[in-house]
Amino acid sequence: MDKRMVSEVRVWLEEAAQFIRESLDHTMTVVEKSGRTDLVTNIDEETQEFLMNKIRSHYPEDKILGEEKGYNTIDSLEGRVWIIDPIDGTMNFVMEQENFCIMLGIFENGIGQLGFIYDVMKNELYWGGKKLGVYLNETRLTQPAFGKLSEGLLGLNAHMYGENTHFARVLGNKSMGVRISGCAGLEMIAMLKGNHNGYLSNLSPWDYAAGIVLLEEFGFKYSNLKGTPLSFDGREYFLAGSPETYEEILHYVLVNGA
Ligand code: 2AM
Ligand code: CA
Ligand code: CA
Ligand code: CA
Repeated sequence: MDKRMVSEVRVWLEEAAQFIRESLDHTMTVVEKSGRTDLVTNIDEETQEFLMNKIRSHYPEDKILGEEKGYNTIDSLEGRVWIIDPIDGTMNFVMEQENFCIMLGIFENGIGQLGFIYDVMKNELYWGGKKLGVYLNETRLTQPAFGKLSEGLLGLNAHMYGENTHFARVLGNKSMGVRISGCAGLEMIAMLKGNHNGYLSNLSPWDYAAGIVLLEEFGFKYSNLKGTPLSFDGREYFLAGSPETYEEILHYVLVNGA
């Protein structure tokens, strides 16, 4: 994969992150999408617009899938597709002014090439891709030691934990402890660092695109909760983890039913 593309994207992300940080000093517009707990701000939309304009001017042939403003569906994954989550963890952005990420995944004919997860308030960019390795800013990361479900922390979706959807609470209790960050990107980062063994949630393509490119590079396993490949088409249950943790959770869910 193109080193020049990595450098370009890193510059765009720096600029986008700077814009988001500066926006915290001003009033923002917050609107409910599907309900009270599903928010979007003008900063989500403007950040996506900024990144889309960069992609369009540098790579006019490419396709773009993004969470906001009617860019949230795509005909097919043929060709090169950029998948954008301009602010992952919008609730944290609004309520905490931290613990949110910019995420960008680049796929070619459905195969992940590059992934970028930018923890904006920490100035930490996790990036990497196929045969490139995984980096935190300039530093190459080493693959974490893998453990079983019972040996580490499990990242969960709050609603799934509360409702015990797909045995999320039972599975959480088998782990060393449950963590709920409200930000899919931070959950991906926690696995890449070796802090968490797995993550179980309900996600859309822009929530997992960047993360799975990086997880794949380190040998983590991921799929939907049927154990089949992610669709990149709408929201679905998402499971990722160290090979042992992934297999244990998937087996438990498949054997015990929904
Ligand atoms: P978002 O902030 O980009 O919407 C926490 O619930 C995680 O799930 C976040 O990464 C959030 O991403 C994602 N998520 C996806 N769909 C959501 C929804 N309808 N409501 C809340 N969070 C959602
Ligand atoms: Ca959202
Ligand atoms: Ca998201
Ligand atoms: Ca988002």
